[in-house]
Amino acid sequence: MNRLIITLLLSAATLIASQYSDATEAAGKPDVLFIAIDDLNDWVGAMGGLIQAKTPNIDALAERGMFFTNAHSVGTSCTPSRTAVLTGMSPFNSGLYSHEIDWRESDVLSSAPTLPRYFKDNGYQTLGAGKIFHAHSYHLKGAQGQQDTSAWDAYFPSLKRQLTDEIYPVDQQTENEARGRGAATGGFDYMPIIATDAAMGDGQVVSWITDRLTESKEGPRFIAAGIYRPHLPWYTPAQYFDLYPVEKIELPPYLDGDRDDVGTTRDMNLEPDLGYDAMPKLSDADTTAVKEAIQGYLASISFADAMVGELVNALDASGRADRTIIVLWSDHGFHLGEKDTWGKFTLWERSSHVPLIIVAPGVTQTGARTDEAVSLQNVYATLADLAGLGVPVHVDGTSLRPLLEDPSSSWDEVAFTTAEFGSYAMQDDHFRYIRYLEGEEELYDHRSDPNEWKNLASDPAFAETLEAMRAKVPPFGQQAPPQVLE
Ligand SMILES: [Ca+2]
Ligand SMILES: [Ca+2]
Repeated sequence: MNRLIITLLLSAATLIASQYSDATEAAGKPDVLFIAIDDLNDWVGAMGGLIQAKTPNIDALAERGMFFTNAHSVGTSCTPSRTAVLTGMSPFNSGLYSHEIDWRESDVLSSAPTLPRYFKDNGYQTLGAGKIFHAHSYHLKGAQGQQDTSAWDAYFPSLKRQLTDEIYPVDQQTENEARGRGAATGGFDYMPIIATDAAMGDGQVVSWITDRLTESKEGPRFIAAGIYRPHLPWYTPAQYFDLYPVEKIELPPYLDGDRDDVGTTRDMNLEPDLGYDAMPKLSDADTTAVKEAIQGYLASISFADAMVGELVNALDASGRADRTIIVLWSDHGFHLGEKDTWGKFTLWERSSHVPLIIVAPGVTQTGARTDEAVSLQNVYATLADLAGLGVPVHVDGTSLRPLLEDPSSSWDEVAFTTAEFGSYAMQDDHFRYIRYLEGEEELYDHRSDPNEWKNLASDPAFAETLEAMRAKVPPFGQQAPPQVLE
């Protein structure tokens, strides 16, 4: 065999080996199933919220891996929360604090790869459905929302439309208008509707994702399912309302005069026109209207839980569960009358405390729990790390891997939640500190006061704690100025 032929053979062998090595490396990467839920607060199984909430599927998923019982969203509404998770950048560095800003118009935010784009750039097939990025763009007023169109190989229903709408029979719409209740546009309304799970917007999203999950495609795959309930309006098939008879609804903890010890200059509730104002206080003699609303929220939670169950069942049927990282999170919480507040946007725990579950084969252990305070800011870094891709330099937040590997280890970072420039909350495993732009402060001891009823900010006994919490905030001059609508 002459030298030329040997050289050619060696070159071919090297080329084949190289291609084989790339394929092996890609094939060795874990899949990711990324489940985002909208407006789900801590009324989930073991999180200690309203204990009557029925979430068997989320509870079962939590049992498979790590359940973070003290996780917090980065923002208290869709845009800042989702933007922080999906771009990996903290509002303190990006300046995106507000619900109205579109991250794609920010030079800082749009210059770095989003989470799905990063996986796509690393050889993943990326598939998404439903609401992942925020579904509206206030500025551009486009139906596509704040989608990263460069990030996906396929999206349902399309890159131009993120499905958040629902079956909404005309006769029920008419009935609603007759009752003076919200229209089908996300207004404050709730009722059982005659529809199958599969006909609901979320049902269509889940159905598309389950088809993708059970396809025998070579990996690795990044699959994202955005579940819209329990976002308003709280319409679900009747079976979910039947789980919660109104007469058996428990009210959340409530203290008359709770807001007497907090500042009055800042009411963070930005949605007074939705119809919340007409709701009775939780201490009123007749709270039937409150219980009916809570029934709607609980029904929507259980519906979302059923959607999660379908996703996990499909993953199990795919035979790829043992090589799939699962992360489930909600973009922020929701008040249902606590502190005389309905909705999101506040800096109290009810607005930021969210479920976070991570199942990582070979890393997490069955039934793992941690009460350490963690932030959804950590999700990007954690997924990049667990997939072995390396954490991009633009990403804020560190990988949660040490906690995933050893649930008993401690976590020294605090979890920040911002509501706007200069107004933020900070949670550790003991206290919650809140500061508003005007300088008003609140401090709560979560071990003795889980409902945040007693503001300790002016209590001399907690002066040192207050000072220690203040010291953890990025100096005012180092907080990025807010992005503004142009
Ligand atoms: Ca939301
Ligand atoms: Ca109080």
